[in-house]
Amino acid sequence: MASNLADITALKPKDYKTDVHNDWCPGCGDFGILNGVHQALAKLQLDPSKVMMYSGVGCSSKIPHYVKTYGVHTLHGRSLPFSTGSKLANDELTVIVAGGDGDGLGIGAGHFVGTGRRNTNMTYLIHNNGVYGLTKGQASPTLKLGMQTKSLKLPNPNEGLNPLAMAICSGYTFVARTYAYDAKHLSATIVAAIEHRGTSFVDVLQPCPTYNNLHTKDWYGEEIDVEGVKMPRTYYLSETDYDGVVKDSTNQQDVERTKAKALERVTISEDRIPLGVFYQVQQSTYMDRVRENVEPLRGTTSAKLPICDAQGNPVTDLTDLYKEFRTDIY
Ligand SMILES: Cc1ncc(C[n+]2csc(CCOP(=O)(O)OP(=O)(O)O)c2C)c(N)n1
Ligand code: SF4
Ligand SMILES: [Mg+2]
Repeated sequence: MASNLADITALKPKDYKTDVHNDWCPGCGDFGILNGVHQALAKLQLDPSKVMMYSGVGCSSKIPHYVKTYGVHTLHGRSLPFSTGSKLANDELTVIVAGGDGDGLGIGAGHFVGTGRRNTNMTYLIHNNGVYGLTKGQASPTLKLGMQTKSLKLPNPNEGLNPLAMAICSGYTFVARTYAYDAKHLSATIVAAIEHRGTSFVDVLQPCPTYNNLHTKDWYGEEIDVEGVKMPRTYYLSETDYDGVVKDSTNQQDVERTKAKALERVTISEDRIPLGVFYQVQQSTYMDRVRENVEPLRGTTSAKLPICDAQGNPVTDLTDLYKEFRTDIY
């Protein structure tokens, strides 16, 4: 692993690949997403020793094993508190979180909302395949009402939730959708998400050929009839007149109007699927706010604070803490 970017002439996508055996099913959309991550890291020439990847549990959550950066395969639904903690400890890291729709929007839904409120500077990719792939294809929270994928005995009795609407309402400051097999759009979206200063959420539509026989690669790729005209199922927001980027984030009216417009845009029901950035705003991050209130962290990051003197004695002054807990009762 490279330790210093100065030693590197130019990193290629293959330099971010590992030799770890990959056991995803042939044709799984996770391969496309993995490729998008490799491409994005190379495009940004990120030093692998300064990148952390986190995941929860699921097929998709195996991704940190296949990316040559630091990585932690955490617990089901718990990748976001881990990644937030690492930014708190060392804000200089580039942090990318990836995992399934079940992981992030089922068991991890509380953390999904809490993460939006903080606006920590990191990127969260959800592999959205409509199923719990690893546990044999149960309906995930994004599978729509009445859909019956091949492992389900009956049609889904629950309404599917909308990850983009959830992200906008929770406070994510970059909200986008892309598709696992649209290599160019996918890697460009991941690059934009990493470059955004704040929490970026990317909903990545991902075919699971083993358990989701409805939303297949062919289904995403086919042309559909729109008022008598054949049109590709997916299309780009950038080719429409929609613009969800807040121009002046100090103007509260601009922020509120753009957010309301974005929420309307992601909830409009249409047969075609728009890809692109639905909402983006520049706002203070969690670490900006922590630094404002925690004096020793101004201008630095916790990982750089000395913890002991030359003799190995701790240097943390606990006097104020002892005073706070001292009682004169006895
Ligand atoms: C606490 C806990 N509950 C349940 C499980 C079982 N489990 C493992 S992965 C998973 C869901 C995976 O689905 P998703 O997050 O959509 O990932 P995919 O496999 O589809 O990529 C579940 C329920 C677990 N590992 N831990
Ligand atoms: S079960 Fe589905 S999501 Fe999991 S590896 Fe196979 S194709 Fe991919
Ligand atoms: Mg899933």
